[in-house]
Amino acid sequence: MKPSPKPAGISRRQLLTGAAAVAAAAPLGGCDSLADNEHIGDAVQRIEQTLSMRVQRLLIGRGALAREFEIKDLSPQFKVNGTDKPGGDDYQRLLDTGFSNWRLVVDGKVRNPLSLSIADLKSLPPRTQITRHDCVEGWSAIGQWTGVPLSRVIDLAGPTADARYVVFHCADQYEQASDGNGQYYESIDLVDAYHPQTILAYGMNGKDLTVGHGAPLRLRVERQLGYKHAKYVMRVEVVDSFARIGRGHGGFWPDRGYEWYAGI
Ligand SMILES: Nc1nc2c(c(=O)[nH]1)N[C@H]1C(S)=C(S)[C@@H](COP(=O)(O)O)O[C@H]1N2
Ligand SMILES: [Mo]
Repeated sequence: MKPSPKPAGISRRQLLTGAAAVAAAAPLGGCDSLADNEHIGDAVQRIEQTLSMRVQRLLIGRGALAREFEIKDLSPQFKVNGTDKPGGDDYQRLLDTGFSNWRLVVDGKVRNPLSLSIADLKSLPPRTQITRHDCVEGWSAIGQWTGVPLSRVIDLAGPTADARYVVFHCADQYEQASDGNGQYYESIDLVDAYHPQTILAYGMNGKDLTVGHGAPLRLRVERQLGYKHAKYVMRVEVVDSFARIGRGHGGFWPDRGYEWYAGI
């Protein structure tokens, strides 16, 4: 997380005035007034710290946009990482038919479950963004992504009041784990799900996604590290908890010791 300036608007002075007014209204009891003032000072500092942390998170923390670049900045090579093609006949069949039979399932804590074709997704207002992808393995690349804002898809499905996270179930098994939990998946909370740069991308650098980069659909969640950007997304499940999915940590790599929240 980048260091952020102090939020304007709520000054320490205003907080002090507020706290002093509360203190004045409260019975002083037998307390020595100097000690009491020190106590108030500490409390004000605590309130101030908590408040400014919350305000920063709200205004310039999670909601801030990732930097966007220009066409001239596109990386000549964009590495394919992790799975480069899901194994198994199911994916091969989808690929052979140009993904015409592929459907994105949107279900879970929603009032109106959806089954969307690529044409359905392409009929929704698109967003294109040029961003830098940062992988924990130490490489970065700038690419242009086109897709549907995830917020739009979630809103079409109508999340219920207990919705908390969005889980992306992928077509690939990254490893043949003996406990059967080798399926790639990821999850984000609703703050990131509604972030304007969080998109379900079907295009990269002006063309349909290649198999290596996650065809036919992959997540872009630009304020987080590469492993959060699930490729080969088959199902978007809205949940109240991810404790019972995979090994319970919210993603393939989080299940293997990486942070669930991989903010950059
Ligand atoms: N389904 C799936 N999604 C995935 C992965 C994967 O192996 N399978 N690898 C992740 C990692 S670690 C990175 S850095 C990016 C790589 O995306 P790219 O191949 O388009 O560069 O995809 C992420 N999403
Ligand atoms: Mo990565």
